[in-house]
Amino acid sequence: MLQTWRWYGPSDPVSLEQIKQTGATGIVTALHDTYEGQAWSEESVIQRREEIEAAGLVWAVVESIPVHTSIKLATPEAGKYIDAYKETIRILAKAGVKTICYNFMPVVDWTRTDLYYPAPNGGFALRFEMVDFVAYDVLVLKRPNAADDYPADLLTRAKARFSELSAIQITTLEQTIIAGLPGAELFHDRPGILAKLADYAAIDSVGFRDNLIAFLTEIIPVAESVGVNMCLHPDDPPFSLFGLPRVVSNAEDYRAIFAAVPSLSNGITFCTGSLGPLADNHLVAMAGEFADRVHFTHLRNIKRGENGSFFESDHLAGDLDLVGVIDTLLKEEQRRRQQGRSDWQIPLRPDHGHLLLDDIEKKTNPGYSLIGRMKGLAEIRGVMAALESKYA
Ligand code: DNO
Repeated sequence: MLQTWRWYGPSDPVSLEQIKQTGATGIVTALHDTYEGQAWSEESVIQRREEIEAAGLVWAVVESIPVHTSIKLATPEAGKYIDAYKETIRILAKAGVKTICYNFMPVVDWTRTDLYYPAPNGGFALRFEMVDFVAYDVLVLKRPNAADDYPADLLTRAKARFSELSAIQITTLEQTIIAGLPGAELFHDRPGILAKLADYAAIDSVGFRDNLIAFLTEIIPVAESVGVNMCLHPDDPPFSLFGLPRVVSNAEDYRAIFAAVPSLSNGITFCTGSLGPLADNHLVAMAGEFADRVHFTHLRNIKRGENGSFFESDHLAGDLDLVGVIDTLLKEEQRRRQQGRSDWQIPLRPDHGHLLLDDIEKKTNPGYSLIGRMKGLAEIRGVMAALESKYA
């Protein structure tokens, strides 16, 4: 598998030169300033690619091209933004960047409640604690009818938790949940998120999936025609937040999406940590079932708690069978090689890492510190080295 590394562009505290030292050879990045649904300019794409190549690396994957809200809601202006999306796909293909990750999460992207959870070995991990999330949703944000979405015992615990929180802790919790983690495409304040949630009031999972499929029906033929693989990132975490529909959370969701738009360009970002909080997501089986559509993988582990809670554990120490997933993907690569494909490699990136050692005092993007990710990559590399001879 191609070892890649997420880089947020020139403002990332981790430089391309440092990434080179981790042993990763591919870069995963986007034009992170272009959020509003406009097409990316060819000039900026080429400039970014050249910057990466000058450091002796390749731009292997785009993560992500944001999907404009009008597309998610299928409003009358969606067509304009779908055209811009298609244009970006063509521009990237022309520049030789042919693997594109994106997601279809409404209002909030990846979501955590704690960015400094003390990890078992020292250092800090990212965490999602459902009790804290419910406390925020019901008692801080006061989303209309939010309490109806949760069982009584969870509400009781959330109330108890809320009564313990200081004003500063509430502000931190709010910023952690709604202000946008790195790579997330939408940033909110309290009135802003309430307004956005209201925009989705009339749409349920069926309607939301229809909008995703309508989008794919438009863009996948374009991607296929220029040799691009689109990789749909799962919901993180893989269940509804704020009462919103989420439709990319489990094997059944992906089956429906692939049945509607069967082209193999309609692929997956196989993100173990995002799918992992649902114990029913059997990752090795899913990697096997969708192997020919896995065009990109995010490898990380989690330790599950109650009610969907989890924290991000060491890469090889959580509830997820990462060795089994890697084994399955190496087998898929062998199958692609046997077909004589030159594009047989699946790019992987160590997805998040603990905040460790010298990084604790440095400015880092949550989850995207240098040392923790390098540790994760090194562990993954060890697993690959141990398994590769099976598929030589
Ligand atoms: C979190 C990431 C997400 C992901 C996007 C994909 O670390 O996996 O931000 O990049 O949701 O579109």
